[in-house]
Amino acid sequence: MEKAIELAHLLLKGNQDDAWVLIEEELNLSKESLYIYEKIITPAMRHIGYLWETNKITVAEEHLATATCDYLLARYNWEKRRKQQTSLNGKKAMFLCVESEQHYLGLKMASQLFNEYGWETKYHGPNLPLEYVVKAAKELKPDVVCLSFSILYHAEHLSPYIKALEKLPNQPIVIVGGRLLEKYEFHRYGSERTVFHKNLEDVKKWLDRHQHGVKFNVGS
Ligand code: B12
Repeated sequence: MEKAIELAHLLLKGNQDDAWVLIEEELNLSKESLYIYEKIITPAMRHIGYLWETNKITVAEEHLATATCDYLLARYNWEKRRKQQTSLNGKKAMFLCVESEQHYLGLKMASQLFNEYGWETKYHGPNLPLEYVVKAAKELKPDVVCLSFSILYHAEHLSPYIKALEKLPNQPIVIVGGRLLEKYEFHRYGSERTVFHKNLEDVKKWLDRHQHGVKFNVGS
């Protein structure tokens, strides 16, 4: 947690270079992405949430921290791909936040993990209305579509998104993630094919199991 707090303060100052040095030090210690995302960057952002909630920082500082974190994630992915040179596995995945949802950093981490496993990823970021999702999915024909939401009342979008996506001709697997999945049960919004992940550890386990394709057994 110490590193996460240290990172939170660098993010709040918008200090891209020192924030990167902190992450690079972890990389040089051979820490894997799951550790860097789950144990350093995510708790840093959650600490910023706590500081915001308790009026210890301004909205401007929170936004600066978010923008700096976004930079850090992009740089981390670039660095990782440069070092690893993973070959593509022929699988495709789309990543998007449901309509009105602005919290996208966790989704971005998930997309980067897929990337490390050799998936071709299309990362659409926040707030993508269903009609555009369907259009893009019809064109791309992804094996997987990942949805993210963080605000409880955005859960109402899950059912229509999942239904529309699962009935597309190529029948993609829908994976749902976001901070509320650790606290609540959302299975009722999906079908028996829908996958709900509480965190990136779940994602990594799923990716390990589906290295060689996404032929699916119900409940897997
Ligand atoms: C940064 C931030 C913002 C930024 C978001 C910018 C961005 N680009 O993401 C901005 C300023 C836009 C924002 C806005 C708002 N926010 Co805000 N925000 C946060 C903050 C501080 C950090 C979010 C974050 O990045 N966390 C780190 C990421 C990595 O964690 P994560 O999203 O949980 O992701 C993890 C997992 O869930 C998983 N995951 C996530 N998505 C996916 C997807 C898939 C497919 C998979 C497999 C996994 C996965 O992977 C990650 C690692 O495990 C949180 C505090 C917190 N506790 O999270 C509040 C927080 C989420 N926000 C909150 C609120 C209230 C709001 C606003 C309503 C404020 C307002 N009045 O305007 C708006 C709503 C905007 C909207 N319509 O969505 C509240 C929500 C409380 C509640 N009861 O619902 C929080 C908890 C702050 C608080 N403590 O009160 N926010």
